[in-house]
Amino acid sequence: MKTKSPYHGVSSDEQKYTQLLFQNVPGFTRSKLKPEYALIAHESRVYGGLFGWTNTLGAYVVSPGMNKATILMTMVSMNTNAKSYVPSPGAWRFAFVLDGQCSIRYRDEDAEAEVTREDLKAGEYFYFPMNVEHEIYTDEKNQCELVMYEAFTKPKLNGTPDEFPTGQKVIVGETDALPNIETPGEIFRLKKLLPQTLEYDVNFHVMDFAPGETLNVKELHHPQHGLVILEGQGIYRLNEDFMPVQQGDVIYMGPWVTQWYGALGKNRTRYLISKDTYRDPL
Ligand code: UGY
Ligand code: MN
Repeated sequence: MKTKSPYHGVSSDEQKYTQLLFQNVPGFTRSKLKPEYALIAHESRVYGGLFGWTNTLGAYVVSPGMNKATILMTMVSMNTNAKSYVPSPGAWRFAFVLDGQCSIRYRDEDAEAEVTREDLKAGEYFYFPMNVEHEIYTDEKNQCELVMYEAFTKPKLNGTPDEFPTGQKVIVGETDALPNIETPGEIFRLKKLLPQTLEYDVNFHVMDFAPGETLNVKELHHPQHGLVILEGQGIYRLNEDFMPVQQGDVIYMGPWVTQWYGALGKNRTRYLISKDTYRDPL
């Protein structure tokens, strides 16, 4: 598959290249697992079969149990004629296309119809609320690389513990078609991929930094993050560690991790980051 995707370096192909580079430094990796955060550099990903999926390999890069994570984040590599399997009952699923192309079909309960969206490409993304029947698939010609996030849906805001939000919709969108959102006091450009309404317990942000730009706020906050660097390189501060990072790296930040980023090099940094929203931390 020839590709022009700007996110190509995040895909599994690039892993071979990165592994070649690292052959010169036996045993060396920037990857690190701490109780509060994790950095999973590209060369540390381990791909294997994904339960129930057809013609697909996946590398879990963030999972509950590794530290304080309550999200599952998977790098998904779909071959031709691939098909997804259902998420855990009660879990939402979000995926962002990194390279190649895939299609989705799902049951739209409002319209009482099956909907198909074909040929989703790099920068396009989709969100399935809990219990929405769906399938992600490739055809006989195309492969597809995704970063996928899943987590159990949190009970409704101000509801009882067994009351789940109603009104969440399937969202399908394209990153570059979204407007930049105002970021008072900040320097980077920000797009939010899901609606900013109370039904959703998570959002996904795409953040762009020109070389030399930084996070202005030295953040320390409750929501956890699962982050993948789509383009560029720089220095990520995680608590007391200043970590060199680059395209293809994944970072998990638990609650209350001091975080800061400075973009370096010749090209912009673009990263995708999950953020817990609209639920009381208590
Ligand atoms: O919204 C955020 O918390 C985001 N700015 N954090 C981050 O980029 N580390
Ligand atoms: Mn943050």
